[in-house]
Order: sequence, then C-alpha cells, then structure tokens
Amino acid sequence: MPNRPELRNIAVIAHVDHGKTTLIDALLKDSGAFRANEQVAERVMDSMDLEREKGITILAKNTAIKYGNVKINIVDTPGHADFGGEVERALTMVDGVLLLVDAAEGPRPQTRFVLRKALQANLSIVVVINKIDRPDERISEVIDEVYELFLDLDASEDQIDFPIIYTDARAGVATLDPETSGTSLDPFFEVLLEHVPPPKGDEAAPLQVHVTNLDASPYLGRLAVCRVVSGVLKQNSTVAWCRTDGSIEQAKIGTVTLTEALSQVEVEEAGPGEIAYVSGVVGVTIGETFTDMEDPHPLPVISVDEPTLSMSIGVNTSPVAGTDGNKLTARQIKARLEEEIIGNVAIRVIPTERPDTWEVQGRGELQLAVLVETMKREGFEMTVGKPSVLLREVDGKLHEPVEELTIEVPEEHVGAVTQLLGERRAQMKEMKNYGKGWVKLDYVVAARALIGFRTEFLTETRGTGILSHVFSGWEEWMGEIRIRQTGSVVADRKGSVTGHAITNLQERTTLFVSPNDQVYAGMIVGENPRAEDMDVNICKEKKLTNVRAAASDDTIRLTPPRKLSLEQALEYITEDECVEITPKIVRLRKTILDSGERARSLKKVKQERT
Ligand SMILES: Nc1nc2c(ncn2[C@@H]2O[C@H](COP(=O)(O)OP(=O)(O)OP(=O)(O)O)[C@@H](O)[C@H]2O)c(=O)[nH]1
Ligand SMILES: [Mg+2]
Repeated sequence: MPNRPELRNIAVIAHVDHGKTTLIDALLKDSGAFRANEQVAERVMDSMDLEREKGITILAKNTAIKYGNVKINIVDTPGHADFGGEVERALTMVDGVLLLVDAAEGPRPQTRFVLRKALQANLSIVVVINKIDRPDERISEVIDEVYELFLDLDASEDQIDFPIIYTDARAGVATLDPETSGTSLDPFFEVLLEHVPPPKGDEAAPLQVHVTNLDASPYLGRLAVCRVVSGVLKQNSTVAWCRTDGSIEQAKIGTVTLTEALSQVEVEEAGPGEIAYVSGVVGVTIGETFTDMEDPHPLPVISVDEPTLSMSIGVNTSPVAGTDGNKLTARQIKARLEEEIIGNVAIRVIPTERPDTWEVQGRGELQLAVLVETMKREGFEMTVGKPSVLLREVDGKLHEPVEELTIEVPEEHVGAVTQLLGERRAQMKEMKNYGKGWVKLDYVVAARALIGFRTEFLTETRGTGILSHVFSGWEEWMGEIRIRQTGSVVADRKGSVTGHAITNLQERTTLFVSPNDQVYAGMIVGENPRAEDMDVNICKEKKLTNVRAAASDDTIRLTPPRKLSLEQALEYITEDECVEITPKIVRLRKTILDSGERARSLKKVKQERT
C-alpha cells in the first residue's frame, strides 16, 4: 500500500497537568506558526472559557505544523480521567502517540489508562519525559516506573522498545540525553519522524472516511472531523453515508478543509491519512463513515468505555424558578441534552419517570459538572440531583465500578488519610516513602466512596495532598459505605437572612449564607455537625426591646459563610437533596421542600429499611 511519507498523525496523551498543551505551544512556536511579534496566549489550544478558567483541557482538539516538508497533525487530549472518552476517540485518528510523563511525578493513574488504550490500538509510542527542569525531578526512577508500567500492561517487545525524549516544554527545548540540556526541539522532531510511521492508505481504493469528532463553524454549521482512511475525499462530491444505526443514505459533501496551525484552510480534496473537516452533512454523528456510493464499506463504530456515574438534570422546581435564567422549559433542556450526546460519545441521556427530568450518565463528577456549568452559562435554570454510581449485574451478582486511587501526602498526614480511606472501605495496594518527607499511597476503592472525598481529603491534609483516580473495573458490591457524617441546616420559611439569626446559629453550625440572602422553605443554608437535619428560622428578626441592644448587634462578628462551588455542591448533597442552578446562583435544597412531607417520607424510608 502506498504511504504518505510527508504526513504524520499523532496524539499527545498523559496524566492531567503533565504538560501536553504546553508542549504543543512550543511545537507551534518552533514551526513558525506565529509571527515574531505576535501576542499568543499561553496554552493556546485550551481555547474554551472553562478550559482557561480551570487551567485544564476538556475537549480534544487538532492542530497541524510543518517540520521541513513533513506535515504533522497533532491532537491535544485532556489528561483528567473524566474526559477519557475524548482520548479514546482521539486515538482513532492517529498512527502514533507521545506519552508524556512528568519528570518528578512519574506515571499516574491516567498515564496507565491512556497507555493501555494506545497499546490496545497498537499505536507507535514515543515516551516524553517532560518538566526535566523541575528541581525535584527524579528522571531515572521515573523511567524505571515507565518500564514497569509497560510490563504491567503486557506490552509487546516491540512496544517496550520505545524511544525516550527529555523536554522542558515551557522553555521549548528537547534532548536525548538528560545530562546535557537541549537547545532546540530538533531532536524531538527527528525521533518523532523516525519512530511514528506515516499513514497508510491507497488513493485509488474506494473511499472510506471515518467521522471521529465534531466541531462547529459559525458560517458552515456542523463540521465532521474525519480521518480519510482510503481513497480521496472531494469537495461537493456525493457519497454514501453509513449511519450508526446501520442504514446507508446518500449525502452531499460541502467544503473540505485541512488544519494549518490554528486555522482551517479550504482544499479541493483530501487524500488518505489526512485529518479533514467536512461541512454540509446535517445530522452527521461520531463513528459514522462516508464511503463510495457504488461500493460502500462502513468502518467500525467507535466504542468507548461505559459511563460509571449518573445524575439527574431537570427543570428548576424551586419557588423562585424563572427569576434569573432564560432557558427554563423541559423542552429546552431536552433539546440541549440531545445536542450534547451527538458531540460527546462518553455521555448518555436516559428518560426518567418524570417528563421534566433526565438521567445523564458520564465518566465522572467533573465531566458532569462541566456539562452543567456550560448549560448554566448558556442561560439555563436546572435542578440537578446527587451523582451516583451505575451498577450492573455480572453472573447474577450486583457489581459496582471501582477506581485506582493514588495519593501523595506529607508524612504527618498519612495517619489521617489512611483512617479516612479505611472508613470508606478502600484497600491499600502499596505504600512508598520517597524519603523526602512525602509518602505515596495506592488504593483500590469503590467509585461511590470517592464522591465528596476530595474536599475532605484537602481539609485533612491542609491542602497539601495530591490525589488522582481512574476507573479500573467492576467488582462485587462492597456493602453500605457511609459517606457524609453530617446533616443539613434547612430554612423553614421564605424570606431574607438576618445577621441576628446567623449569630445564634454560627456557634453550632457552618453556614452557607450571608445577611440579606433570599431563602425559601426547604433550602439548605448550612451544615449541621450532627448526622441529622435541623429546621431553622434563618430570617428571625431581633426583638428591639431597647436602643442599646439594637446597637450592640453591630459589634457581633459574623463568620464568613462557606461558599460551595458547583462541583462541591454536587459532591456535598445527600440522596434526598438536590442543587438548584441558575446562571447567577447555585443553591442547595431538600428535594421535598415541605418539612412535614419530608418527615413523613423519611419515616417511610426508615420503615422500608427495617
Ligand atoms: N517546570 C515546568 N513546568 C511545565 C513544563 N511543561 C508544562 N509545565 C507547566 O505545567 C502546568 C500544566 O501544563 P499543561 O500544558 O496545561 O498540562 P496538560 O497536560 O495540557 O494538562 P491537561 O490538559 O489538563 O491534562 C502548567 O502550569 C505549565 O506551565 C515544563 O517543561 N517545566
Ligand atoms: Mg492540556
């Protein structure tokens, strides 16, 4: 089969924050993608607002650079475990990967996940040890750990024979010998071009084009991001469109564009191996194939790992609904969720008994929280339920998802952390003392035990601990795990919060509200250290018996309220609670707002359990 020697397709994969997007910055700069005096944002590929705010990559994105006369298509992927579906999809576009590993942190849970996927897809792998400038680098140990990881994942001899490049992505330099520092990225490109094969594919063969991602253009509408597997894809041509449901339709291709640095350039046609953007096919989705009208050959539908977490999203049912957002109806929410599943293969949407609520399934809390946050910014009001894990039956027994968890903490916090995890029935697999006052702990733990864990973990370790986890498989149900040990402080009426009421409550509870905040009956205004809910009048006015007493009110110090972010709120709530989300506000509330009804329902649940 003829090759395309002037082309390479690679994906950059790694654990979160190991420097993928920064390395791509360096590659873009080196290839002259920007004018000498051009102002370019740091991590330019992280172009979404939420990506810039959170400092992480959420969606996989393409760029392309030239080295000599070779064009290199590069896919930047997210490193956070929740967006693993993006990585899996990116791997279907490429022939090789750059596996980045932080020179100090070494391989992490997500390194393992992405490497496993790359090995399964039989891609060429180049290992890049990044951040070699870190004062705490442990390059030789990290390399040993990388070899161990390959062995552990049953890599073939060929695969274990990977080349290693050492980089300081921030400075934009690479070297093949960690003892001598690099001066340019040339060594990097040389290894890359030698080790990653050019794409195979026959120009004369019948057309086969795989839709691997979706994008949108304000002028052209939906764009299919495709890999041309064989044949030549031409503008304005008519093709057979093999849909995911097995049917075949006729479709007219609009424009065909190729990536150059950060822009799209229109072309007449795209040959085998190219990653092309196609407009004009309304309703196209990921995994479909454009192929020859006369001789259609659909490619396999892209499969990704199953979702492990689910959460309900429905219309805002609080008494103050409709005062803030402009997208309120069930129909609008349904349409938005349907739009999401077209572009996001790792998310599923399932109807519930209620016509105004849907179950949304995904890979993790952050992935679901990002969807909700995006909808919030688009003007939606919603009620969102507690995330819970998905269960399945294997051989007649109930199974639940389990995660591999890696933790690093200063020695003095090991006791507290092991206790915290013991309560959650986590099993310790390994404990390693780095000898520099830091200890690394590896656990296997039920995914549900980790919901809400991060907040507690950071409190226990005074914000110093590092934690990451990734889905490892399904195991038999581990029995009840009690997670939140505290109850909620619940407003018993509608009104405006008073300083006087706060003063009385702040000694015993942690409050989430400030004076003059508007509350309603059933809204959660704080946390009760005891494991039961407490109904309070948070709007209570002080009885003015005399002038002096009124003046003394000013001198009482109010503790600042605890503010929960959207993610924290979702993690925090219990089964009978939910979160009200509007473009401006995140409020916690009881699902049943009326206290009498709530008490009856609680009694019923208790009776059913005994
Ligand atoms: N010291 C040092 N810091 C680096 C280097 N490369 C990246 N960083 C820093 O590491 C942090 C994370 O970099 P990113 O490029 O966002 O990492 P990423 O792998 O794309 O992260 P995700 O996409 O969220 O998984 C940033 O603060 C970078 O400035 C390096 O070579 N040396
Ligand atoms: Mg990134």
